[in-house]
Formats: sequence, structure tokens, C-alpha cells
Amino acid sequence: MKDIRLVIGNKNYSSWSMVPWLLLKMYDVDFEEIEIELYQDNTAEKLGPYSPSLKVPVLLHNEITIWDSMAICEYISEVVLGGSGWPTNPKRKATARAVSAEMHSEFPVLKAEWPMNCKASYKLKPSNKLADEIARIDAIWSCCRRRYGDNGNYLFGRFSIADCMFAPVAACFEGYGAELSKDANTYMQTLLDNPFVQKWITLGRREQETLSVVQALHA
Ligand SMILES: N[C@@H](CCC(=O)N[C@@H](CS)C(=O)NCC(=O)O)C(=O)O
Repeated sequence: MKDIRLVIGNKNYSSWSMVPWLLLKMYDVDFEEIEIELYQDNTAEKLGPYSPSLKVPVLLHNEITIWDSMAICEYISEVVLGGSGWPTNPKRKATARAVSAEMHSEFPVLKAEWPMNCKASYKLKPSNKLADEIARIDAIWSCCRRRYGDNGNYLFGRFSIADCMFAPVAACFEGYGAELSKDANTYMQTLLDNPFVQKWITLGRREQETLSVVQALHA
């Protein structure tokens, strides 16, 4: 058994699972992956021993259990990566934390109307409320790239936790055909070109399970 274990859901559907998985992969941290199929009759039974919230992702490290994507990333950065999960400059770090927290806690319409589905490949016209949320994400991406993207192609230049938070959004935007500004589109492509993002999407597309809730949304 490895020291670090990450419990995740179906790669095709579980956006929050992708967040710490990508961080661990990008920083070459050795970990064991435990994948549990979501929304099945026995999901709660299988998740119970790992997850107090009965949700994924969950990080298990020594005797510690952490059951939230953002908290997991903070922990990995602090305990495993010596703080390098965030930009070092305090202003960049504060902004990276703010946009990551905004992604984590806001955008209810995006999460409901365009849920993660790696197999989606069609254009969906967003509702007005969703268009507002897409415009806000576009503004975050364009603004961070312009202000902080001087030392690399990611949101704050070099790769950080903020990119992990937005990687599932890039997959959704591509799958459902979001229309973005030029700068935001370039950043989305950077995320989609990341080899581990590609790996997650490829593995997600190979999964056979179909969640009827997600299918019904776009039938
Ligand atoms: N705030 C949590 C949200 C976790 C979450 O909602 N996970 C979904 C999968 S992406 C889940 O486990 N859903 C199962 C359920 O709601 O029963 C986080 O960031 O980790």
C-alpha cells in the first residue's frame, strides 16, 4: 500500500476528482488511485470506509483523511510540495487562492447545466444565466493571463493549483462548445494540451458506465 492514496469517482464524470489527481500527477507524486463508481446502489457502502461526506475525492495520508478537493490540494502543497502548489509571490498567491476558491464555491449553473462528461462533443447553447457564468470565467482567465502569466502559459505563469481547479472547466467548455475570447481560448487550449489532462479525458472516454442523470440533461 502506498503512503498517499486518492479515492476518486468515474473519470468521465467526476470533475472534483480530477483536481487533486492532476496536482499529484503534475508534481510527480507517487500515489495509489482508488476509483469508485458513483451513483450506484452500492456506492455509499464502498465510499463509507473512506469518505465521511460520502463524496469524492478523498486523500488518505498516514492516519489523515481529507475529503474536499480544495483542502486536499492545500494539504498536498503544504506537506508534500513544500508550498510550491501556489505561486510564491504573495500577491499572485492571494489572487490564485481567490480564483480557485471562486471556482470551488461559485458557478452553480455551470455545475448543474454543463456537468463534466468527457464524452460530450456537441455544441449546447448556454442559458442566459450560464452565459453570465461563462463570461465571468472568461474574465478570470483573460485577466490572470494578462496580469500574471509572464513566466509560462498557465494562469499564473507556471503551473499551480489554480490550473487544477479550472482543468475540469476546460474539459466542459470544449465538450459543450463554449464561446470564449481569444485570450481565454488560448488558456483553455493550454489546459487541454496538458498531457495529464489529456490522459484523464482519454481514460474517462474509455469508461463504459453511463450516468442517466447526466444523459437526461442533454437528451
Ligand atoms: N466540495 C467537494 C465536492 C465533492 C463532490 O461533490 N463530489 C462529487 C463527484 S465530482 C460526488 O462525490 N458526488 C457523489 C454524490 O453527490 O453522491 C469537493 O470539492 O471535493
